[in-house]
Amino acid sequence: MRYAQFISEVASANIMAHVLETGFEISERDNPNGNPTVIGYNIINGELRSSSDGATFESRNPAWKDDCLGVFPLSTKQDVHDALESARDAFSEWSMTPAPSRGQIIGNMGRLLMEYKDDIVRVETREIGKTLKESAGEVQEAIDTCLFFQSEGRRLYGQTVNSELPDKELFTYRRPLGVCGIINASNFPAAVPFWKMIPAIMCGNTCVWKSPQDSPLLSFMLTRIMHEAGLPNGVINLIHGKGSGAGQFLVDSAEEGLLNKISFTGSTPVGKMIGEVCGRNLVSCSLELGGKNPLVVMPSANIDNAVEGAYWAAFGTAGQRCTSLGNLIIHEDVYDEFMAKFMAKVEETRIGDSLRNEDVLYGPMLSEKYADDFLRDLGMCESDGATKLWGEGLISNENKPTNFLGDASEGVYMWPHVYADVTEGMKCFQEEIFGPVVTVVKAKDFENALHLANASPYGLSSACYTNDRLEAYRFKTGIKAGMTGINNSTTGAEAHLPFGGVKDSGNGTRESGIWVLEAYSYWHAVNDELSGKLQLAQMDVDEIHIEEADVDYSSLA
Ligand code: UN1
Repeated sequence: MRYAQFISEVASANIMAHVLETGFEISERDNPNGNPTVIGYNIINGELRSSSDGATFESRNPAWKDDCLGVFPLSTKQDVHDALESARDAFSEWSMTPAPSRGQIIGNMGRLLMEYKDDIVRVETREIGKTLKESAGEVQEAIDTCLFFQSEGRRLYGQTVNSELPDKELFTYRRPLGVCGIINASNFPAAVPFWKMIPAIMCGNTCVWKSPQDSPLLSFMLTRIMHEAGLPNGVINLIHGKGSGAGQFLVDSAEEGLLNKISFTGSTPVGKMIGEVCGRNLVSCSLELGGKNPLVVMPSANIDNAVEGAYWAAFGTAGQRCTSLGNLIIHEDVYDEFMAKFMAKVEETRIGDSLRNEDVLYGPMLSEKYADDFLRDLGMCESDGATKLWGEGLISNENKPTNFLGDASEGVYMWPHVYADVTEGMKCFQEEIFGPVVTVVKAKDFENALHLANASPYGLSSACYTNDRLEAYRFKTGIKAGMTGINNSTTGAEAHLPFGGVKDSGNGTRESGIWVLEAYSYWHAVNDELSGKLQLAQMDVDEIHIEEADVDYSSLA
């Protein structure tokens, strides 16, 4: 069976249990919607492997909890070590493969993703509940990353540098770091691991990818596609499991000298822990962490446009982006007008399973765990005494907004939430709440708005709606954030722009575009002495003297 046909069946069809030549197995289990359940594996050195102790976990559709997408290995420390060994073994050949050939394989990955896009998109929506439109945007981001880095294989430039000594040449080369541990969250389960692994392998590194616990089927499919594209065995090794299990074992291996890099996207507390482990072992690490992204609305803004941007940034993806809107900061002169229009949209929000309903803004939470954490963190808004304008927690059939579509008991859906009268001192102003909620703050003037935009510990994304050019300039120069939208929402990174944050949002590393290359390579400086003798830099350099000239410059003044 062709791989494309397999993916298509996983995405939609009702198929019998059988082992496919691609290595996928479908279990006998009956799902309520007739979708198949895959028996999934780790992929180590190109081989499909169960966990060493046989333990498994399930991936369930958060829009339809009875729909089980697959059963996957709960990886042990031994499995993680096997994957690291495979990556270590593959390193020397892969790093010696000419960069344009590595780029060619990466280009093939992009082309295969294009070919299978519709089916991958449906699996992503089935596995984490994103709308089809958003899943398609995300898979496109992974494709864009492949196409960008295909051609980087024909650059990956170093420099020629002039020497201060004659008959001597200086050069710089990008060298790979070695084995990279990749850990990402399930909210961007295709784009974010590709942001990491594609530049990593472009630079000649090999990877162990700890797949997110809530999107193992998608990770399994993507890894198979990478191999189908011509990736040699062992260059990318996939291990499934929990953050506290396989993820922690991968981090621990930095203590044991088994890896050379960790790239992590996730929460700030976990990022700080990883940064500590890497720091004390001098292991390179990239950290893309939380955000409490501010969006400022000034009186000169096009208010309708600002409402659209804020509404999307707050509730698109059910607020589960690290770039989602956190603090909505509105100038007092337009507060009432803005809020009236904003709340009208919030109250009309269409929510439901995108596989079964058209035009929903958002679907379920990524999983039950994300739902539980969201409800716990919403408690901050209540205990801070913020004024609740909208939102009733978990959607049920007895407690649902007007435009909720479907049977609420099937999945884990949340109301959109709006809390007003939020002030800088409140915990709900300071801390990220991952889900559909926005905290609204009133600003007296531009200086106050900019101050508030900078007042949380985070600095990932930010936005300002204004038609005053000086204000836009002051926002750009005064905000402390890795990314800023002017008259745009807080989301919307593109595959060739640097992505990342400052303050508690990361350690300053960047993903995407040419900038990410710094995170997966080190600079190697080489000097080539052609003179046949020892010439000492600084010491054997000819002295050049200033000639005394008998000119009276003052006579020209
Ligand atoms: C994330 O939430 O970790 O700009 C990534 C955006 C997306 C990427 C988000 N392109 O919102």
